[in-house]
Amino acid sequence: MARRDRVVGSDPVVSEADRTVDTAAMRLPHRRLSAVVAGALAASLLPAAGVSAASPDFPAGFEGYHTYAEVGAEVGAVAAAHPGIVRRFSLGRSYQGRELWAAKVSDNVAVDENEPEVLYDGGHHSDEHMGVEMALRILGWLADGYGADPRITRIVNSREIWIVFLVNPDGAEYDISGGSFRRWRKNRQPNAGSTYIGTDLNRNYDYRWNSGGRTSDNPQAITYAGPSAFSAPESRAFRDFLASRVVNGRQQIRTHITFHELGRLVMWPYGYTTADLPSDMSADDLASLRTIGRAMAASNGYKPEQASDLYLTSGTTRDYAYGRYRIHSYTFEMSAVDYPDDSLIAAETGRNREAVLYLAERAWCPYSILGAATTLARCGVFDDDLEVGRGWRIDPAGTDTATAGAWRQGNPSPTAQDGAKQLDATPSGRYAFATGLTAGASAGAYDVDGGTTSVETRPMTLRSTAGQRLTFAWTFAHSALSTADDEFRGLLIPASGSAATVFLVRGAAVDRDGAWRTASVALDRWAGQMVRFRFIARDAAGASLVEAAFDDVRVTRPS
Ligand code: 0X9
Ligand code: CA
Ligand code: CA
Ligand code: ZN
Ligand code: CA
Repeated sequence: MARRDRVVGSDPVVSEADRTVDTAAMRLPHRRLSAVVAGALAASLLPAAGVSAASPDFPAGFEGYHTYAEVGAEVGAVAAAHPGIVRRFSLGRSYQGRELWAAKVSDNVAVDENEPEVLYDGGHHSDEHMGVEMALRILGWLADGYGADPRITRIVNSREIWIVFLVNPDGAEYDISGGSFRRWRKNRQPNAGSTYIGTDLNRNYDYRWNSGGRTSDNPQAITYAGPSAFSAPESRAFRDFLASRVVNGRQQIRTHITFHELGRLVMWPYGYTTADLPSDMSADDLASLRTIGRAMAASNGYKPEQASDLYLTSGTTRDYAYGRYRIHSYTFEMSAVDYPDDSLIAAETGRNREAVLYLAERAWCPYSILGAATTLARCGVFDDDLEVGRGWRIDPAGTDTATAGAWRQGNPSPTAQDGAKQLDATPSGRYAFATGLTAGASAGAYDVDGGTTSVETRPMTLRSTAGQRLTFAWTFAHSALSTADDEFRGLLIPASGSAATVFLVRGAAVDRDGAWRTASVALDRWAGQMVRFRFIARDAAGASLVEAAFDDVRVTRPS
């Protein structure tokens, strides 16, 4: 097969003479892509005109694949046959107005139950039809297996499973509309000031959008990132769906696979950097992403690797799902051959059955793969490494009086005055809550001044069993001008009953440098209750240098 496409960074080389569209090159593992002959084209030079009104079918030998119409009909039929556990819905509409069909699968499917959630999607790239078949096959396994297969029954009863079948329906219809494949990858959205159509939906998410790698800012390129992040209605709809799964400040979806072709790979984040553990990833996340990814690869025979091991990209679905929400998100590149005919669908989807079910099971707490101690620490009713927003409220009661140094979540800058006061490093990742993140001209510029600053979790319901503890990392620093009126306090506020101080460090007339320590508070007294935690820092009774910070707030599992 001719491989005449080539995308080099953001500078695609386009031969005006060569009108052949060969997006397949972008779907090849790095080694084959590098072997592609230079000087060829990058983009699709197909005319903007004409989506045919008639619904096209797949070319001969591929009729076993589902067209857009067949996807909608199939999902609708499964939902109608299994109304108690399958609900069909749409994420919204594509650029050309097609429904972005999705399904929720769970017991009591009409109710948003408090169950771990898992997401699978296919069809971001419209020339990769196997991913759509994969999504449909997952729906079939769950619907048919419910009540018959104990493992499936358990998963459907204890999880909420979301499946998005065809993220790019306009491209998929276009791909098959010519009687043979057009090799169309992008969506079908026109680009202002250009005759070239389409945005690569797997470059259009806003995490490190358009920041290099095999990502282009040229509308001609098959990897065109779009004029701005989320310029495509399809990626916007996917983003809005993810946002809709934030309940009580917490993303409910814990694990995710986005199905692509080609090359039989299981890939974890990130794609935007070759660093294994960049600052926007925590060590526990890397360890669990890798372990789970390798376990899935052991079951399907794919090759496990970090996404950037294939090549660098930016603005991908997977990087967004992890970077924005800390979802354990994977890209699967299916198939060993380009444009696999329909005789290969059953085996290629079937080999992912174990990985798909396994990832649904792991959704209860992906960190549990790291062993008993991590499970105890990180799989309780609350676990926040403060690396992303999870619904904390600053000054929740409107009672704060501090004139400077209010709590902020982010990357604290180091300050020093007679030793370290605000610490640069945080116990996990790069973010924490600190009293003023910036350093300023002097150590006293952004410390707490003039009163209190407070920040609070969303309410959570503690388990009714004994042995849960509130744990968190903390630091409290002050100058020798401090007094016992300065303090760092932790409050437990039950939904009913009075608040209790569960943590307290007071100032004193000595210089105290910052240092991370761990607090551990028994919660048995409040077992089974709904509670919130509030952290209060105070500079009172005369100005002194006061800095506080905390990180890794958790309620451990009952021991
Ligand atoms: O380039 C892509 O979007 C994905 N490959 S495909 O052939 N299906 O187009 C790869 C995404 C994985 N991420 C990175 N390699 N960084
Ligand atoms: Ca349910
Ligand atoms: Ca739910
Ligand atoms: Zn793809
Ligand atoms: Ca942190």
